[in-house]
Amino acid sequence: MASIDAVADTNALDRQAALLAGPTSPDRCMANAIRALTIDAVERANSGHPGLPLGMADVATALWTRFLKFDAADPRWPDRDRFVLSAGHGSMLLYSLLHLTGHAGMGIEELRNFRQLHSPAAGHPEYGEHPAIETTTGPLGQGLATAVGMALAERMMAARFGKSLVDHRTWVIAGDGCLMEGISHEAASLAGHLRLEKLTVLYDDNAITIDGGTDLACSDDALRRFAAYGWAVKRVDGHDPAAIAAALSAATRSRKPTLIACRTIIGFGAPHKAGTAATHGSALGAAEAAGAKLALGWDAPPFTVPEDIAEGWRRAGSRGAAARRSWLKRAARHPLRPELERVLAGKLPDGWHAAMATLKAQFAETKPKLATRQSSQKVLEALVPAIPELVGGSADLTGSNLTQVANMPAVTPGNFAGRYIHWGIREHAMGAAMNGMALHGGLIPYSGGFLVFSDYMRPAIRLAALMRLRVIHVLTHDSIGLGEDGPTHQPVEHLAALRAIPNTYVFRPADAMETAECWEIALRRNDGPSLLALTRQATPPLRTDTAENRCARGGYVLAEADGARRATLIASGSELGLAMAARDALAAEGIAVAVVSLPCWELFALQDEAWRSGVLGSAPRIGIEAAGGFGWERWLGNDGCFIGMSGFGASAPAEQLYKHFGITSDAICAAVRKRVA
Ligand SMILES: Cc1ncc(C[n+]2csc(CCOP(=O)(O)OP(=O)(O)O)c2C)c(N)n1
Ligand SMILES: [Mg+2]
Repeated sequence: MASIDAVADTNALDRQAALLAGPTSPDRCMANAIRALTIDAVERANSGHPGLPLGMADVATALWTRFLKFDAADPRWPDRDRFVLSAGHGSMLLYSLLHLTGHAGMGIEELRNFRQLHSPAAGHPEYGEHPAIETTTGPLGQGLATAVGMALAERMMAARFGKSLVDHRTWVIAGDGCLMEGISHEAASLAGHLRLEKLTVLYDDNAITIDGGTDLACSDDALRRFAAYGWAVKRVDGHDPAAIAAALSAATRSRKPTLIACRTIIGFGAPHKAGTAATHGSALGAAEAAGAKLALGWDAPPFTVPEDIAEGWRRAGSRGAAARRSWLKRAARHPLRPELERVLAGKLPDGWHAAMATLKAQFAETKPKLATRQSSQKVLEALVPAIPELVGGSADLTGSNLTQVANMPAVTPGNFAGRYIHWGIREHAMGAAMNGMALHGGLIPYSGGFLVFSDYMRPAIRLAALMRLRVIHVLTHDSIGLGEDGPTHQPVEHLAALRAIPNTYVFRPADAMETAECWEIALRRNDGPSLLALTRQATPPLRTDTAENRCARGGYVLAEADGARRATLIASGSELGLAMAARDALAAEGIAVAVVSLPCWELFALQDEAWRSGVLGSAPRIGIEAAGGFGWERWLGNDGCFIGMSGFGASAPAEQLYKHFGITSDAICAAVRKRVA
């Protein structure tokens, strides 16, 4: 056997020929089942990515037949290992594995319908399409960061519930693309720092991406890079089952996260296209497909697997059955079982609401004039003791986001008993890892960051929305109201951009009471992310009623007009106070206007038409928000008027900025007078 470095220099087709010479080993036969199913499904769909499944089949076979702890009979068993195909384009690898190991719901019909409407075998793996798909992948690199969150959640849950209930590993297959993406740098650095030793990344080191060789754009030494992050690293021949198994076995003993670079040939088996980008993302074509099967010694008809090979795979599918049964027995008599079941079901603890009710009563009585970020901190002071599964963090802005409260020790390297994560300045990895924590189950993660830098984690918010995950992002410094830090830090387009993501609740509460209400909704929500846009500057108390969570309607009349409405002022967050001041000034002139609070567009849009039209009224509408007006026409109609930002902000004290940009109660009054004249 040539050394692995010599292998790297060998022409792919020569190397392939050497690997395919001689009799086919049983391991190779198992792997060839993945290859044949992939070829058939991609040919039939005439679309898809055969290169990765063909290249990584040997590695995946070693993992799934000898190491991955799973039981196909119950893919949601809580103590299973997690498998993440970060290189989601290679989805047929996962679907073939699920099929071969006997998972219900991934039969041959599903594979025949690869990439067709309503098939769980979608173009890229989608969470929710099949219970064994652990996460949605496709945006390269995010799967790896999501897996870091899963591995972190496992450690945190083990610290809480003990090793007898929580003791599993996280395995990732990532490609060149995943490793090139910035998020992999953030996530791997964090995993190394925290010493997530039960995380293993199998890197499909095929040196090919879409445009051609990786040398077009990258000359990193991935192993040295990961070693510098504090990972154990190893390079193996990705077509040598014994070498792969030895590396996987070492990974299970490592005290560090492990990267195994698997030297593979993309499109392994394809007689002419192997080793080239041509196999990456299109069907091989009839001749090349037939040639590949011939080269692999595969002569079964399409979509069939010879019984002896199928039997071997089915055995692999039930390998974990005994481990699952003994876990179930242990769990059944474990004193923490009810609590574990509760948190895994995502059910909030009894009594959490009492803590909120007490706080709201306090807000009603003391009428605090606080920045909404401070109100959020008070909410957390009430919630954190009441909800043990709530875990926080910030991307290095803890003192600004006010996300860490008493009795919330930090997670530190090797010690996962804490409840607070210093994510470092890594917003994208933070967002994706929080998705991983939510997917893992048992924890409700919230973050801290500046609203303006939500752009840096937007792709993870998008996936949280797509996967319907309960993650909460505390995004402070939500407008020009942050003042002196200037336009680089002042969000202008961010509210609109975040509101544009489907299934995402964007909250912009106006005072302490609304902040409490929005937090309450975010916590109850179990089918998507919630974002809280909070101020740096103080806002006046506007609400003292507590009987009903009025933010739950998304928008409501805060103050009806005294008399027939001449205009309706619609505002969110820090501008609601300006609207109330304008209402008073106008009332003194005999102009009766109503003020509507609109803390959450998405919830407001969900209300029935009667509620919405009752709130918005038929009088002229004026929208006020210290942000760009993009999208406001939805509420203001064609003849509405918007008072807000029309470009970037500036560096100055907040009060001056509000005046400079004309977001004042005077400006609101002037707009109303013009309309009612
Ligand atoms: C963030 C992101 N950018 C771009 C793409 C489009 N894309 C899909 S696969 C791919 C190349 C990936 O190369 P590699 O990971 O080496 O996969 P291989 O070709 O080896 O299968 C690209 C650019 C993507 N899916 N995600
Ligand atoms: Mg590649």
